[in-house]
Amino acid sequence: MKKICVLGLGYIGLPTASMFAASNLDVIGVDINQKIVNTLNNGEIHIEEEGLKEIVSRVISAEKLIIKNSPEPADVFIIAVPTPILPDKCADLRAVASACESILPHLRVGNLVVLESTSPPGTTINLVKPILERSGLKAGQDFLLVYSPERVLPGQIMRELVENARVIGGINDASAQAGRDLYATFVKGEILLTDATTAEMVKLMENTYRDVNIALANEFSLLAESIGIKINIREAIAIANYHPRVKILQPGPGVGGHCIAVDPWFLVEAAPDKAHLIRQARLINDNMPENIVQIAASMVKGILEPKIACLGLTYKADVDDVRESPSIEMVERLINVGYRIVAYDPYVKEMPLLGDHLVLSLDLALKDADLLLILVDHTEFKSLHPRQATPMRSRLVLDTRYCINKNLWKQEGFFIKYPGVID
Ligand code: SAJ
Repeated sequence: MKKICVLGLGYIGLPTASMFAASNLDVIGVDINQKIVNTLNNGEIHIEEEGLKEIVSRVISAEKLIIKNSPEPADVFIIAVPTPILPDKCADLRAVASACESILPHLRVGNLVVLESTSPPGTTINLVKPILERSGLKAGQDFLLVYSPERVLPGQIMRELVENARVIGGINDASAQAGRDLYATFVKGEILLTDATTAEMVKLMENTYRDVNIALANEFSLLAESIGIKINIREAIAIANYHPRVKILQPGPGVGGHCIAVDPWFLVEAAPDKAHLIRQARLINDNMPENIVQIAASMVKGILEPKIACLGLTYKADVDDVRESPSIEMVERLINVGYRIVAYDPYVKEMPLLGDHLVLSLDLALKDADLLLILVDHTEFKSLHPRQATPMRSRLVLDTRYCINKNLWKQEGFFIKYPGVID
């Protein structure tokens, strides 16, 4: 029976480790953050993800998953550490390099090493392989090496880990085949074999495709605002999508999360002189918070010391993840303009950055507010009834996610603005 050591117990490493453990393999889950190790060993979990807590507590109590702060000898090492971007928009691969170094003393003939972290093209063969070969073992012969990106959607990780097609990029055929055998343990989707750099490219292209598509939708929305005559960009997109070969995504207040807002930069970094469209899409999406702030400002113009209630801080609906969240950027920008700002999110209980601006109940947020600014379409906000908003001082709503029922709110005397929709 195989023993697997998973390095990095974040949004991907922990679900992956627990999937292997639930498939009856012996798994060592490693994280250098002692707080995470302690939390998991105390039967708690540091990530909100549907279905994850149950499986983690089951495999930990069955001792199929053992949590530690450093690796130990195993048959398979899976690296699932973060690869953020630096302020200059280049990939920060220090966590990948140090995870590889921590494996070095334990690497044995016959081992399989898998890199799962999203990485710039060439990382597996140019960074991971040379570090691991410092062991004196040869990649592809003495040990096998693959790149296999996770492609799961936060909020649906446990289902998508099993059902999605899985890409396995080997540095040679033997590596790819070993990778396939490993993931076949729990993956029910198709397993696609390729080389390591192609697999790195696949992952980056998927998220870049989505970023560019969202940028196009956002640009359509900005065009509609600028045209300024009766037009409904949401409806236009919905109707255009009836065309059998058109699938435009939705405009919104910007793109957040640690994937789509980050990964396209890895392609820009790889070929700055060629990646014009990709860079431009990033800039368009990054500028959306400022566009929303301007619409909000125009709505509260003329109101004395306006109070704006911002609903939602996470990067998307029904998750607790605030990484790269455009909502936080909007709240900060509005605070800097000098408005009275309160922010509420059912998934965010503390955020020192926002100080007293963060409130812990919807009622507190709504009290005396002049503008209700919906930044995230959490289920709690979608089902909000206008009568709950009667403690507001002025009846203005800017819904950046098109998630509340306009007619219902209008009946209660509210003015509703959706970006890109001109009545
Ligand atoms: N967004 C829009 N308009 C849309 C769709 C999304 O503005 O029509 C915004 C969201 O509000 C959010 C951001 O984009 O701020 C990203 O959300 P998302 O749900 O599109 O994607 P992520 O970042 O949660 O997960 C993506 C997924 N990639 C693709 O769908 C191609 C997921 O499959 C990847 O595994 C994940 O990135 C990752 O880890 O790379």
